[in-house]
Amino acid sequence: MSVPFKFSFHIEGQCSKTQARAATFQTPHGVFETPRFMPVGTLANVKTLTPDQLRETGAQMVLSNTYHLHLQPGEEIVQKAGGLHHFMGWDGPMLTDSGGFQVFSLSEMRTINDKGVTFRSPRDGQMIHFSPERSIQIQNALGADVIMAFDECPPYPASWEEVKASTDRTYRWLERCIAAHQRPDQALFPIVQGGVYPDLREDAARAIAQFDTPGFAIGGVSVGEPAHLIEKIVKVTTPLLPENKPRYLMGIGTYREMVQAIAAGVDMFDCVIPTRLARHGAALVQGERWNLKNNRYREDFTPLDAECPCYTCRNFSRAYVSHLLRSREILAFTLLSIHNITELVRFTSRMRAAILGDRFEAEFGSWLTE
Ligand code: PRF
Ligand code: ZN
Repeated sequence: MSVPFKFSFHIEGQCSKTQARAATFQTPHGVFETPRFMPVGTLANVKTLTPDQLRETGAQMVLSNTYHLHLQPGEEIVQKAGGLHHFMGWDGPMLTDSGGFQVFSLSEMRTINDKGVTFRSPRDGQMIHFSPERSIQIQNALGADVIMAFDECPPYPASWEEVKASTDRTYRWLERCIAAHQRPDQALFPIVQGGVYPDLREDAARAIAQFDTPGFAIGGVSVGEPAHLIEKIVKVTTPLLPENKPRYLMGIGTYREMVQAIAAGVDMFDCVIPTRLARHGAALVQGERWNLKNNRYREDFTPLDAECPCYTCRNFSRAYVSHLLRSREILAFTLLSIHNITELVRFTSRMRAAILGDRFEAEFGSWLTE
């Protein structure tokens, strides 16, 4: 047998004024430089992009979903294909989410108890059961580099008592996930829940930090709570997570939220924003959202962003993208997704460079005050 893979996280630079850090996370499919945005490839593809196009955006780690892949095509088929990397033709780092969060946001007729969650398949109406063990089995079969603990994300608003009960359950589930996890070449990340209650967040973070896992995540944010609470939760949680392990803030990906989280010591992010906005005809340009269907772009022959190095900005004009959108051409979604993902990856890698040069506060501090 070969030597088992060892996940390692090296901090290469730290901001002297905030908790921001720049690091490298070694995975079996290569290095992930943090902080960095991760695009979402729910069904083993980032919508409308080929892996080559995706690589050119600068993305290093891609996220996929246990819930969706279990429903279609099923983990057996992915496993037969040689795992997720082979199946989708992406040889870089990958992460799968555990499924519980998607059951709660996407499926009807679900029930939850200590055993797990039961829900009706939107495909064929069959009842499906996910438990912590089942989620880990599926994720072991899919074979991503990073897999997530099976957690319960309470809705917002929810009472302290309700959130306490679900945070305790998430902890019990974590113990079962760790016991079920079979593959040392996959890093299992526990998830801190606790809603908007600082005391529950602190207790959960302290409890979870006891486990010697290769990284940690913060879940349960961006579920409808006011924006200022996201920053508050991240600020109380991150200092309690081990400093020498990556910290992943789940489902976050706006400019301001990422800057605030990086300042608090978060390293990883994912969000559907860049691809979803693309399918709505919107471009992320230097901190703003532009609707390319707007008449003002009809005869605008400049690139989306003259400073952007992406394939779209190097080759096409706003007028062309606007034309494709009006004509409902699928190429519009590809070109906008390439640009939007490049933009968010570049925004986070600019922060990484600033942290390494100890210029983070000077260059990005304005996002922290307004
Ligand atoms: N848990 C899991 N996945 C998630 C979340 C969570 O709380 C969130 C919350 N923003 C996004 N994705 N497992
Ligand atoms: Zn671009």
